[in-house]
Amino acid sequence: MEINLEEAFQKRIDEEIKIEPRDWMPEKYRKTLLRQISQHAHSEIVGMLPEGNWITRAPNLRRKVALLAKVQDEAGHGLYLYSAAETLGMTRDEMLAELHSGKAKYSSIFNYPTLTWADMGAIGWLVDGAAIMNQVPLCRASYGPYARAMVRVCKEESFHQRQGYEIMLTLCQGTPEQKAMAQDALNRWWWPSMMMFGPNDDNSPNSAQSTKWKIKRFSNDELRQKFVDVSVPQAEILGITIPDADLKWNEARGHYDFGVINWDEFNQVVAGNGPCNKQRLKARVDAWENGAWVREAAVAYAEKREKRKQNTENTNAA
Ligand code: FAQ
Repeated sequence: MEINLEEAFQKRIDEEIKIEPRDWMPEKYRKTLLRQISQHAHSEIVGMLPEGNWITRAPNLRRKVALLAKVQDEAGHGLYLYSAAETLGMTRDEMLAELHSGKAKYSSIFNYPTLTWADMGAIGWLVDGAAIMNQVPLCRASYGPYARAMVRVCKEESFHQRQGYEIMLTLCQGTPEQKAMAQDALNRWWWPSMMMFGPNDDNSPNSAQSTKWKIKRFSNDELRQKFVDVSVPQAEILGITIPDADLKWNEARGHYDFGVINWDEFNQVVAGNGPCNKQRLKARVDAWENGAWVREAAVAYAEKREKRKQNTENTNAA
């Protein structure tokens, strides 16, 4: 019986029919999605922190408004994604408890510091650029609620990417000091952005199954290569240099070759030992604890309304 259900499930996926929350699904499919979507949601809300740091220091009103809108969008992405994950049977409080205890992962990229205003440019250009590369295929993920959430997320990410690239362009057309700031930000954000796509394909334990289930449409290495291929001409327009001595066009492959990623650094950051892991987690835990009164007040208000509604119903019935 179980085998038939699994076969029918795989057939639906092969026919590109979306899986919806009430449909039968293998337990491992549910767990894989819950893992990926909740990690993605956590990445969005932790990802607000490095940029939130610069809202009060944006160089002018237009930049401030755009950055504020971007950071608010990230909160919204977290909400869509937590909602999609909740359809798989875990509450938002449970997911957040896993984040706060350090049990749940979130993207390695958000454990690096934002040292100058140029970092807002580099994050928009590279981090959102990498995020789009990875997330556009997720709009076709086999699980309906995830795929639908990703459509809106991707639209907003493309505004984020342009917001960042425009900051880089302005800096690169400015004074030598401003251009040097842009180069310094590229130097610090390039390799962490390359790591966002995850381990190489031969070291990616979840890829085979996620590809079969059409959660993943491209491999980690395929997406990383696409990211390099689009970023190189963008850096050329800016007139700054990607910090990779091995980066060069390979005519035969029709792609850029690039250097080896420092996987020790990646593993350290994922294990909680990156430059800002502790600071990021503390900020999230503090926000949760300081917001306790809001949650309590909302519950008390809902209870009061419910009681009033019941009293009115009782009076009307009498
Ligand atoms: N950081 O077998 P795979 C954003 C883990 S959103 C930390 O290849 P999978 C928007 C992975 O979880 C950025 N951990 O895994 C924004 C797994 O561990 P597990 C987030 C990582 O799932 C912009 C293990 O390594 N995006 O940026 C990372 O098939 C600006 C083995 O890896 C998403 O979450 C990493 N970089 O492929 C916000 C997109 N990479 O769970 C604010 C959705 C891998 O078994 C500002 N997620 N690991 O213990 C995905 O597409 C996939 O989960 C991958 C990893 C591609 C990230």
